[in-house]
Amino acid sequence: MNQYQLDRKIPIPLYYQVKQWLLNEIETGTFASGSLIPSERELSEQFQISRMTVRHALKELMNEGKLIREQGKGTFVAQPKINQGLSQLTSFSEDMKKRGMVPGAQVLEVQIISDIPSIVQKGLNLGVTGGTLLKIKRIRLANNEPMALETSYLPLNRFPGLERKNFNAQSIYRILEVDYQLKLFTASQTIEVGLSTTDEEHFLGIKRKSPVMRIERVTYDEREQPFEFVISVYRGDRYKFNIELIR
Ligand code: 16G
Repeated sequence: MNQYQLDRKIPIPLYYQVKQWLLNEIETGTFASGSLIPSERELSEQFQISRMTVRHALKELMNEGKLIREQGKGTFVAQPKINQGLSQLTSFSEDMKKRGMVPGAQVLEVQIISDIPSIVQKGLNLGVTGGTLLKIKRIRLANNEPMALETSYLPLNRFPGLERKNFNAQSIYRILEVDYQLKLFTASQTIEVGLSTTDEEHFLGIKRKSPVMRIERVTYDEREQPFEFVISVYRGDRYKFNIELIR
């Protein structure tokens, strides 16, 4: 292994130096994502420090999502998070393609509903008459890995026949643009951090009470009419969001 030595003369704690060394090994790809890193014992021998000091460094990197401990298997380098910009109105399919990943969906539910949740009613500005909506619940996949759980609500009077489309194989935005000549214009989004529910853990393949980001989006067409209400639950371990600020 590497000849790196800790510097015991500088006022930087040893655990922190080990942490920085590990981070550097991860960033330069010596420890590639998904790979097993040396054990606590190996690291304490390599650097001639206590296991407690090593544990301190590993624990911080686990809390920061850089490392993952698998019971009985060891400590692994986490997959890098997908950095998603929030200034452009894009679809999941476009976002994944831009990153060279293959977008996909597994449809869990396609249902025509007339009993509309009040939050959806408000978001879509439906008033009392409501009408019928198409509810589509999908697991969103990138290279076949579950990334998000998405529940979309779209007005059927605006998109007649939408219930017959194949949402496993096609992007919803593409269907709306090509088959219904919709012009996507703006969206308003809220993001909230929370812990996963049992349902989300099951479909996303994540551990109990994992951090997730819940995003509500209302999307508008060029006449500023809302045409979709979506609740997306993104994995906190695989996503981070980036916002450009202008002054
Ligand atoms: C994104 C949107 C979602 C939209 C979907 C369409 C967020 C938080 N949500 O996941 O509102 O319905 O893309 O994706 O970005 P599709 O065209 O690939 O089906």
